[in-house]
Amino acid sequence: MAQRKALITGITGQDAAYLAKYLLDHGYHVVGTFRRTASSNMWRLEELGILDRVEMLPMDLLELTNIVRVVQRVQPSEIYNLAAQSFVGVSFEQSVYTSQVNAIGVCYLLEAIRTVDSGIRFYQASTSEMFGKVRAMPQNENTPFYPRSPYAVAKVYAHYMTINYREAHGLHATCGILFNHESPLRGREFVTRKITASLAKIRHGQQDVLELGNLDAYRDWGFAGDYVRGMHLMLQQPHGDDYVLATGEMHSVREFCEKAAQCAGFDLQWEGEGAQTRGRDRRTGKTVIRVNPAYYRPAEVDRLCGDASKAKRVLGWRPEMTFDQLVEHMMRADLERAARGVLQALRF
Ligand code: NDP
Ligand code: GDR
Repeated sequence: MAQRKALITGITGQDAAYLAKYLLDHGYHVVGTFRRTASSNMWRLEELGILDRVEMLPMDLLELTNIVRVVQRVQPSEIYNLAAQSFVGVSFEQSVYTSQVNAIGVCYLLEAIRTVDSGIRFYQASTSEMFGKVRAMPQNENTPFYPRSPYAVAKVYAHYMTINYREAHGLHATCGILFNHESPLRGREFVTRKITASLAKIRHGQQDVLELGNLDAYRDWGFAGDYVRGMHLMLQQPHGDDYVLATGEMHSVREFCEKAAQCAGFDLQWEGEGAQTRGRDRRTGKTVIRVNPAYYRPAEVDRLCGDASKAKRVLGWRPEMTFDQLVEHMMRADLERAARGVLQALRF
């Protein structure tokens, strides 16, 4: 049988690194696309030891002809579109750019696939952020969307465009509606990694205090390694469809801090309320966490919790890592990096 070929957009990102590793381990030839920047940012692939096993091609989601040429040249059996301006907070300040990449970029990709089409299977990275201001708990594939950020609005467009190409043009196109998934390879602007990296640096005397926004947002946090397995399973189905991947458990940012602080050896005690909240280490009396309203969002998503029963039933998918294991895994990795002094560099 010919070797299967997968094309992953956004190869420098967290999910792409885990997915590339997973597909390589399953015998795929993996082509990763990246956008040209002044400096290389392949550290995640290096961390997983797969940098030299992934074929790299430059491709920007804002360049239609570039995308068509790449799809034509690679002729992959599967395309995973993981590229995006993925930071919700920034999308309030860069709404046009976010829309171009996260919405129109996906339309370009779908057009390219339709043009080249040779049975390519397509995965679109949809998100639980599309549920936004939720009224039903937990959320599944039938829960109505109410996006609360330019990021989420653009993702809703891409979601329906993917469904439309499936229905109108018969593409094997699938949307994975994934709830938050984290790892030691998560970007440092996202709250979980911001917490573990900062607490590790504080522990090693490399940072004074950790400043956060809304401590009372609740998220359904899983491990990225579990979720990329689900992406692959989705594209092995006979038809394109939409699936939620989630753990079904919800925790607050505050709880994440408590658990991480415990793993890092702090004895955390909260004081004050709202913008005055502080987390003090009982042992030293020092403030290690404080709220800075600059990190509040203009419109917040308060609570998200997913129902992945369709993925369990149809795909046989289940998350393996628990919340406690995830926090511990991330905290350990960052403590080890801080001990080596490498968290001082922006690279990680
Ligand atoms: P990351 O932010 O780690 O990675 C995003 C990738 O997209 C990076 O490689 C980035 O490149 C690339 N990118 C950004 N803009 C462009 C562009 N114009 N052209 C080409 N590539 C571009 O995200 P994750 O790995 O966490 O997420 C993967 C996908 O899944 C994203 O689409 C995200 O929105 C979605 N998602 C993520 C969830 C999560 O919890 N992680 C949950 C649900 C959905 P560069 O390095 O150059 O910036
Ligand atoms: P999210 O992740 O917006 O859910 O999007 P993020 O980690 O950025 O925020 C989660 C919650 O934590 C609150 N928060 C803070 N967030 C950040 N980044 N920094 C802070 O200092 C801070 N303090 C509190 C936020 O307000 C929010 O409520 C992620 C991304 O990966 C998306 O691309 C993806 O689609 C969704 O997860 C599912």
